[in-house]
Amino acid sequence: MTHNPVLYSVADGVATLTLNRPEVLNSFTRPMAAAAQAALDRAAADVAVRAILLTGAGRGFCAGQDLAEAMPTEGEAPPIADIVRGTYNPIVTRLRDVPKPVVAAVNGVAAGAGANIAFACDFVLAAEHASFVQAFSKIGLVPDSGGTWVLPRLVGPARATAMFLLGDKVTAAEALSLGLIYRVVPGDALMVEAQALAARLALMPTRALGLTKRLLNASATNDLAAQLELEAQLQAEAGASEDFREGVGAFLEKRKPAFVGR
Ligand code: T3D
Repeated sequence: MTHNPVLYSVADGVATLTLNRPEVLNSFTRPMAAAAQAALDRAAADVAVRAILLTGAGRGFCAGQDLAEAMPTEGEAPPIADIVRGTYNPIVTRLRDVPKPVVAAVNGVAAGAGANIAFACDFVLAAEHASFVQAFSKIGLVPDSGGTWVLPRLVGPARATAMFLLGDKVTAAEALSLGLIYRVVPGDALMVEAQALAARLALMPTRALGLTKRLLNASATNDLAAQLELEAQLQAEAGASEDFREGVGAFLEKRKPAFVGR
């Protein structure tokens, strides 16, 4: 039987991607990265998928790079830039660019690139026992996977600097209080809560949610004038959608809307 490093299933409009190398806390090898990228492409292309749920098998969410794969060999530096460009950058770009909401269900430790992949998702739900570690400095690397872009924006430069330079473990409760994540739930409720959130999002006007992601992505670098103009443009796109007609119609007819995602 071939071991599948990323499990993929669809139910209720939600594609669930499960990182599946539990014996090494779902750390990334290149085959696993390729499988994750392919799974994200599949979810993006499937019109029946209107939300994505990312989680890990076993007791960890993801421990970042598989360090056995990245180990320097005698006299030869590992192709680290290629790994970062080929593994993590395409995953983070896909998570931010997919015009569908992405929920991370962080079921245990998220370390290195594993933490920053979680932070690239639209919602992070963490189990009470989960933790986040910017493990890079512990092994002589710099943060990657967009961590240096997203963390200062989420928690401010002082806390981001401490997390990166010290590499201390941040508990789920601390991450919540810092504004790094959306919610903390008891471990045994994590998947039920995460699936419920993803299923709820999958019934919403997908087109508008995707356009909202685009606005949020752009807001990090746009000035106010540019952002106001982009809002006008994307509002025109949302206003031309089937779901806008349905939303307004349902409101006026005092009934629940039935959005189709177009
Ligand atoms: O190519 C490049 O390097 C550039 C790309 C960089 C991106 C990155 O993500 S760099 C950061 C890489 N990740 C780390 O440095 C984290 C390493 N892991 C840990 O520090 C700890 O495992 C954790 C804090 C995440 C969890 O600790 P704990 O005590 O809960 O678990 P453990 O016992 O350390 O790990 C369980 C097993 O998973 C263990 O194997 P064993 O002893 O049972 O056979 C451990 O070796 C393995 N494991 C954990 N993380 C990795 C790993 N194996 C390979 N690579 C890992 N990253």
